[in-house]
Amino acid sequence: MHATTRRTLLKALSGAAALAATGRSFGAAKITPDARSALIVVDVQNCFVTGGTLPVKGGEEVVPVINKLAVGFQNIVVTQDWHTPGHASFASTHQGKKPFETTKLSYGTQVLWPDHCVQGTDDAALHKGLLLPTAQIIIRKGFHKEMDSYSAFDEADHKTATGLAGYLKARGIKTLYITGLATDFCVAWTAMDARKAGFEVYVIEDATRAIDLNGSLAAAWKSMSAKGVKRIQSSDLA
Ligand code: VGL
Ligand code: ZN
Repeated sequence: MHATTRRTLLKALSGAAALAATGRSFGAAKITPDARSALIVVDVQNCFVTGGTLPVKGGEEVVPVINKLAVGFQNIVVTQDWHTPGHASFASTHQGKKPFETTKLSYGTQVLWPDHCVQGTDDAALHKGLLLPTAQIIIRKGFHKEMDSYSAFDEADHKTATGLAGYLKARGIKTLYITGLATDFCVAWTAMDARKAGFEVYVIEDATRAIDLNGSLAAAWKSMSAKGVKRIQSSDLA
């Protein structure tokens, strides 16, 4: 075989291997969400974008990506981080603590955040650019003053349910496509709890942005992968 031909062939093969490693094969048909699929839009709120109280770098960039994805879904669930004033996850609630430090609460280690997403404030409102007229339910979470809830399914004690799993099951939904903010906190915890609840779960990477606190983004992808969460791009959907 001619050396150039062989090089080209090897290059093509390694490309195919790289694609296979992502779980999507070369030339695979695009995913078409069906009646048993739902798009989950996590915490795309003013608090988590530029100008908000806990801004995620580039957070607002997910908005056009999510709007475009939403057109292809028959079922859409929106979540909002929805804290009481003086919430246990706020550094300001704990004497001598600063944002991004940790503390021990009854359910384990809690990262302490700046005051954010307080119920009823403009900071907690959904981003104005989100165009989700067909969204069917908004799940608010983190409203128990003494307990955080990154996950849209289970609060931080891993016992208290938000009711989302029951809602989705009652509606016959089997497959979830998760987007929003932040990849390494509320998106990751939602994705992993969704697996625990028995759903097939995809995270659409380019429809998320991360906080990335002390390597939390890489750790989150590793944990999600170990639980069978699939990592895809918005271009993988029809
Ligand atoms: C979130 C930190 C604190 C999130 C919520 O939506 O990822 N992160 N509260
Ligand atoms: Zn929060």
